[in-house]
Amino acid sequence: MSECIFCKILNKEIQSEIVYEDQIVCAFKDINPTAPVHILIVPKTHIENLNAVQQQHKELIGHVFVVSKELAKKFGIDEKGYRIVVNCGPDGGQTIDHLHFHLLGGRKFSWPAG
Ligand code: D5M
Repeated sequence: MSECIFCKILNKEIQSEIVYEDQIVCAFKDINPTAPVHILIVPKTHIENLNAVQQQHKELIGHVFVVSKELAKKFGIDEKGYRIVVNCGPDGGQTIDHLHFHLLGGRKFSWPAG
């Protein structure tokens, strides 16, 4: 059985606040939100991070962005704007080794990233 915490969430072995699910992705609220809206969009396929993305994942990645903008609308952050973040590796701030996309909104973000 996988030790990956996100795989456990996807398999419903660990509880989470799921806001959207289909055959390809699952989206749930981040346990440690850094914005009023902070949702993680997680492919159901276990991909370690962006470095492990292959040509065969192109459709999946595109699907993530379609779901992201639909969730942005659902949570009312589409008009004012939002940010999608993918952390990759230690310098990128990745803490869970299962590819995921942070959908953040409900406040103004600064740039460049800290
Ligand atoms: O982001 C990993 C994110 O995963 C971080 O913002 C906390 C979140 N997290 C960790 N465990 C859980 C559970 N159990 N439910 C919901 N969210 C969780 P990273 O980009 O890897 O730093």
